[in-house]
Amino acid sequence: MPQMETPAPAPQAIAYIGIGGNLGDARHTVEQAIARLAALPQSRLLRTSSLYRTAPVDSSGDDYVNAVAQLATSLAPLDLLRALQQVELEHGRERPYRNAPRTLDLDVLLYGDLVVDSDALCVPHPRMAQRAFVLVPLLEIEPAIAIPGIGTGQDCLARISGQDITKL
Ligand code: A4P
Ligand code: MG
Repeated sequence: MPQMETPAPAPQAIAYIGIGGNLGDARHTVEQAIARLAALPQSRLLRTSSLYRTAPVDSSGDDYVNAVAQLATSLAPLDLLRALQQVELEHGRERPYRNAPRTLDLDVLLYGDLVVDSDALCVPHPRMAQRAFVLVPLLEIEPAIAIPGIGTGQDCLARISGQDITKL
């Protein structure tokens, strides 16, 4: 009898995805985006934060709705980013200028303990440690989170002031 080799399972990483939008029905869009994250290939949605209403930071327009999702994924980091960009496009994301109001923004905040800095992908997300709209939902689902190369999420949040954020 020929021996059948069982393929080795693809390595899994825990990734955290930042979700935000401030154009159109942002609350509905964020809820739909969470449903799409649950259906990503080679991935399992583990936890999602509450939704938060947040004042724009370095941006304009209406208040944002933000949330963070925790995924177990065997998608490689760039494949995960491409999958997220596809979901953004499905929600009519346009990029007229930097930090423009947007229907949906999906950012790779963390991917395991990976630290990478390339044009296509920077992880940890370079501005996450300065943003309450990222840290508050992230700490809600993982209070002990550490940001590789930076420090604990709790310490980062303690250094931020004056960013309005309200749980919906
Ligand atoms: N890119 C590199 N690293 C990453 C990563 N870790 N995740 C590249 C996602 N993309 C990454 O992104 C521009 C390029 O960054 C992409 O081509 C990708 O290859 P983008 O989504 O087209 O542009 P963006 O959204 O303007 O950039 P980014 O970095 O997502 O913007 P920020 O700095 O996150 O700011 N205020 C509130 N209250 N809530 C918000 O959600 N969001 C922003 C966006 C500003 N102010 C906000 C909010
Ligand atoms: Mg983005």
